[in-house]
Amino acid sequence: MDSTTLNPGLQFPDDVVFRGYAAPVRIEADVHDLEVVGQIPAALNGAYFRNSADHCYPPLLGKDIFLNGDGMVHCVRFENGHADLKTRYVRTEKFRRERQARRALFGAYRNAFTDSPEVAGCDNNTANTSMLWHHGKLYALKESGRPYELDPMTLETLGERDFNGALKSRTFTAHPKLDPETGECIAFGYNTEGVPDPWIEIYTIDPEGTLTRTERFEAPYCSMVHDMLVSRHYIAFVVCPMTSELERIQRGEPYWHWDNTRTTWVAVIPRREGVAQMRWFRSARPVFQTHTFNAWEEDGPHGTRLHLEHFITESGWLSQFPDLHDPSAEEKPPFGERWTLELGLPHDGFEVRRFIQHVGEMPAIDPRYAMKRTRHYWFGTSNTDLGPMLPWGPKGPPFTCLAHLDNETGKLDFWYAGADSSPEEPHFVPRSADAAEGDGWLLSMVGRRAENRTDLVILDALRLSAGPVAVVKFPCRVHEGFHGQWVNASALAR
Ligand code: V55
Ligand code: FE
Repeated sequence: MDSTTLNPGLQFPDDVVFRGYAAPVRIEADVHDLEVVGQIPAALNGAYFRNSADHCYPPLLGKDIFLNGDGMVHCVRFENGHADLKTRYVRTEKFRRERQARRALFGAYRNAFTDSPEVAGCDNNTANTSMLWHHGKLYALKESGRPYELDPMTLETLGERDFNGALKSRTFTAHPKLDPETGECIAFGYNTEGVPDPWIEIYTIDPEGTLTRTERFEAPYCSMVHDMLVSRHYIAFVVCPMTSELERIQRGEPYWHWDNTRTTWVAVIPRREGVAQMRWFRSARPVFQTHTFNAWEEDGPHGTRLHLEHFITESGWLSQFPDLHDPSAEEKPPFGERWTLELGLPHDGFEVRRFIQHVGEMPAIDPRYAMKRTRHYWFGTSNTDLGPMLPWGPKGPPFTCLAHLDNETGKLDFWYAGADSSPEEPHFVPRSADAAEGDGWLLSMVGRRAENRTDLVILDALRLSAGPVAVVKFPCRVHEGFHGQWVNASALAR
């Protein structure tokens, strides 16, 4: 054996996914009693969990997209004004095999044809996108694999879950919806065999954690279905021309391509009757849904009106996945749109209104108001009136601001995080169980890029421009992440 076989070295590539503030962190940390500037509200007792993609090893193929990093969960636990930080990798099958081999064995994002032969047939799920808390259990989710259950106190991985065999699919969305009235979790899976196909499965999980219902329907083509919309009586999916084909994957091409020659479709499914009563609506433009705020119904002159509220862009997510036809196409920013579907009329068009006239992403609402009309909307954004844009990172331009839209007054309010600071997804926590809509706090991880550190910032959700109520300072950086979930101490204790 030569020395390179004995010690092949371990070095991350010098590119935007692995460099500087985006560099893998790889530290599993326990920090007790974080420094706090200001005062953590005494009523804020519980834990904020959020997921991130933090590559454990340099990529097998020499490069990678940041979406393919290993799931690393960050938890800030609040107790009587004190805060502790815990970070742990999810022990996925991928993580365990690579840790054992001391190197990457899996190749490109969702592409088994690029994996090392020794992991043939193994699951490539990174469990890196979001957190679900339901029926007293905590899960790390990624749309290309099944849920991984974690111990909410220790973040120890308890195992991959299939709801006692009821989940047949190999995949489960990272964006299930929780029904605040029924306590149900509505979820879905797509590409359920782990390869591209046009089928989508819808699941209902009851408040005790039993998967009680699975329904399947076929979409017009295979697309990335990252998020979903659920109102009191309807489920909707936006099928966007982010497409996949087995032949392209077999050739080693990216899993997704943006193909704007295809139509964007909306599937509307009544929750009670199911897919037997589903309808398709047709978008006038090929557009991409990034994430959803909410869906709600009202009575109109023609019967039920279904409103779908989400961030929409007119390009694909080109920083991650190429345009199928035009390699020089440029990524366009998402804006908040309300799509209004007249369910009482036979036509398949719908009305589009840009209700957020400001670039944004990572939408949040008060979760107690999910599935009905809401007044308050929060999202990540930039605002060059308040401070300059930050240089692009691996997922586009970092936010410099969080924004609040009061849709009753139409007023937009911003919190600018400061020079070289980048807030991430905002997450709303009500002040109390019966507080008015929007009365509570907005939590966000904030990158302090010059200091190579992270803070967790607590804002008054209806007074963002007043600045933080408290800044919980980490002595280190945690990797930039995706989606989080608050869990009250009373729920954690049960
Ligand atoms: C998204 C994120 C993903 C993914 C597919 O936000 C889509 C969109 C973090 O992983 O795999
Ligand atoms: Fe997402």
